[in-house]
Amino acid sequence: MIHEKYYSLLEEQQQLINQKNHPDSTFYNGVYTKYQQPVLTRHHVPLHWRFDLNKETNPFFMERLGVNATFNPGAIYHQGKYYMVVRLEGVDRKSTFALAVSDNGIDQFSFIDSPLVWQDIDPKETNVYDMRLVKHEDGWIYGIYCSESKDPNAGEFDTSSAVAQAGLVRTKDLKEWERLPNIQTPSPQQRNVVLHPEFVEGQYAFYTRPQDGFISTGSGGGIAFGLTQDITNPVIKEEKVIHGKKYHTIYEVKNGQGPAPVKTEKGWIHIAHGVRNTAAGLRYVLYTFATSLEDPTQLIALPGGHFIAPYDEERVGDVSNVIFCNGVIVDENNDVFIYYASSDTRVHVATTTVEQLIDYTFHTPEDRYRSLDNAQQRKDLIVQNEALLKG
Ligand code: M1P
Repeated sequence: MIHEKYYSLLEEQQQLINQKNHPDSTFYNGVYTKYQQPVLTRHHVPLHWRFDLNKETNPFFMERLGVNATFNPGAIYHQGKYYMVVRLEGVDRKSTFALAVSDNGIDQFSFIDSPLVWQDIDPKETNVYDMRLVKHEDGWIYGIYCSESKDPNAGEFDTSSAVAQAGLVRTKDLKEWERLPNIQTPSPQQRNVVLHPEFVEGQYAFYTRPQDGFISTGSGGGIAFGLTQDITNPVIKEEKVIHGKKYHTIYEVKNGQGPAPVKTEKGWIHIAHGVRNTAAGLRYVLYTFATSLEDPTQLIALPGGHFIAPYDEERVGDVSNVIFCNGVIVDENNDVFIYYASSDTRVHVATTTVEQLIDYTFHTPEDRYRSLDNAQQRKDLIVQNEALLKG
């Protein structure tokens, strides 16, 4: 017999899921539109994924498998619908992947089926997260994610030392997933590995993020590029850094590729995250850059400063002051849906167009890297505008 509490909670949840999401009129920058509501929170997770509905075995209707957070989704436009593979973190701290879908990309996302599982080829793998979904020109949809294990070289009592590697799966229908071997690179640790959607020099191309440690990137910490011939045995022999960390910028400590880059007539536009340190801990923001269509290792535009940063309530969560993005969709109208998570807790959307993304990336002035030079840059803008205002 189903517990009666289920029905009242279900009604509340349906109201939440059916809510329309409206643009946030308090925010304007001409670059993208923010929305009033997050598109996914832990309250969107189906009740039957969390509760035992049976009144006999669960008389108090307790949450048996609680969910702590829903964040860092990969995203894909598939058969006219907007899909996300969401990082669903249980109260046990394990992240799993869960599929959510919406008809319009800005509201009424609901979780479907059940959390994704595939062949377990790596018994050491303890945690999985941050999938990038990429429709490759070879016809497969690939998912590249962080596969985390306990450091095999750590002593018995060192329980916090971990190794991050890039896990790889593929699918044709977002239902059946084939697990491929982890991607091997020269770097001891890897996170934020992303597949480029097209072949480069006839090979599969990846963005990587070499790092020496699990959190600290050490001598690594830039967005790199590497090639592999065989996707079923993915070995990248060489990683070339295409955009590195830099002193006194928003990517001073480390950076990482977000979703796969968006192809435009002007170049590949990348959404990436940059990290700097503060007295309150690490601050994660998004930025964009462009690479050449002829040679995707060549950086051709780099706007100064952040593209999206924690704003109002987005600042607070499990890991506060973090904006992270590993999912973007461009639909047939060239509308762009940027799915970003705030503070490792919930998912939001920001919308723009390819035209705006190009204008922002190619016409936002670059950081001149020194305060006096940046003051001059602003002064030039003011002088130019004052002349215009005087007529
Ligand atoms: O907590 C912030 C982010 O930290 C990591 O990102 P990076 O590898 O760039 O440091 C990831 O664990 C990411 O999931 C998380 O959002």
